[in-house]
Amino acid sequence: MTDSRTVTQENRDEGERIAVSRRALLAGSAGLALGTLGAAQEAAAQHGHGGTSGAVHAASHSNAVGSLSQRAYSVPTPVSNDIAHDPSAVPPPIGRREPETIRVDLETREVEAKLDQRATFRYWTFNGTVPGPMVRVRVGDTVEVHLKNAEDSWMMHNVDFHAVTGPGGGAEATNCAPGEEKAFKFKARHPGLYVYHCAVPPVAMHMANGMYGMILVEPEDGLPPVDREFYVMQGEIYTAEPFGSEGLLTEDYDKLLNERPEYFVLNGHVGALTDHYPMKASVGETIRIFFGVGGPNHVSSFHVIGEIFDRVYINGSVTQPPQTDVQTVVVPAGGAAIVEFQPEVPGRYVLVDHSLSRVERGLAGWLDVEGEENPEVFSEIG
Ligand SMILES: [Cu+2]
Repeated sequence: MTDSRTVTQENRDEGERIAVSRRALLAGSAGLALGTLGAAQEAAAQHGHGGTSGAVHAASHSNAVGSLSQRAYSVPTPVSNDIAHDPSAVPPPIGRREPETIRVDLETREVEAKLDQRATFRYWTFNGTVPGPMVRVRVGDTVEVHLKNAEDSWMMHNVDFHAVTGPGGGAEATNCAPGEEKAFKFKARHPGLYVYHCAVPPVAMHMANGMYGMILVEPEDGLPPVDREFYVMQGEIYTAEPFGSEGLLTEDYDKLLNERPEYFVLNGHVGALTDHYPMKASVGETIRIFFGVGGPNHVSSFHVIGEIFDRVYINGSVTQPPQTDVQTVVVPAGGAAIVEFQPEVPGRYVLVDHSLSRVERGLAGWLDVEGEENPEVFSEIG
């Protein structure tokens, strides 16, 4: 996770002042507690000494036309913080062991960070990344979730785990104003891959701004071993400015309600899984992708260009045998799937939502596979 930024402090403060006034309006219309607004305005007052220009200095934008695998979402220099979650940062398999109590620490943080090579956005995150950290437990484990809302947050946050049986998935127990910390525990009774997300109203806004992640509840014996595992989540970003705009972009509540995002992303921002964190593997390795949709609104038709899924755990269910030989898997908003495949020839395989207009709005990921050519499987014949 880089922490470098080329945005000046003054510019950032200016952006925060503008954003908070919009946010105060939004939060007011959504009926949030005045206490939250008070904290937000106080935070703005502390930060809001007169800024200069709101311009963000970014490298020039390249809207290269070409094949999907060649399309350049080039990010020569980061424009600010980066919230992209490294897709290879997956907790190790648990496998067979007795149930335990597992502590999960989540901190909700609001950070202005790179949206693409020319724009930034004020993301709301779990632990500073989008998606938030992947949690991995075993069926029968007791999970203790500790949620802290950072001191400098403007909003209330909480967390709803879809793996929970109980009110709000834990949301009611973890409603935290800025600076607060709360906890709850649950027994992970159902194996599978589940989404978690913030559920403070308007929930769609908290999710669109980046507040989602996944928890894998392994079955008693774990999942079959594979060579590589990746963690990928799809999301939408609703900005007032059109796709490709420059500077600090602002969220748009009307577009959110109309389900018309400007950006579709994998792991948080445009280019997160291409230039920033391209996935890497070798020919013959078995690859598993934990794929989820944070949304908040759009279903994904998840597909890897140039591959066929050998096995798909539909809807993230691991208590049924996986489907075999699948081209594209439908993943609902707030849902997940586990896909496995084995690349047989080297090259660049591209993760997409096969609603392919979304590629033009930022959604793509690269899996670069190295190894020996296998002409029997694939070869150009002129
Ligand atoms: Cu939230």
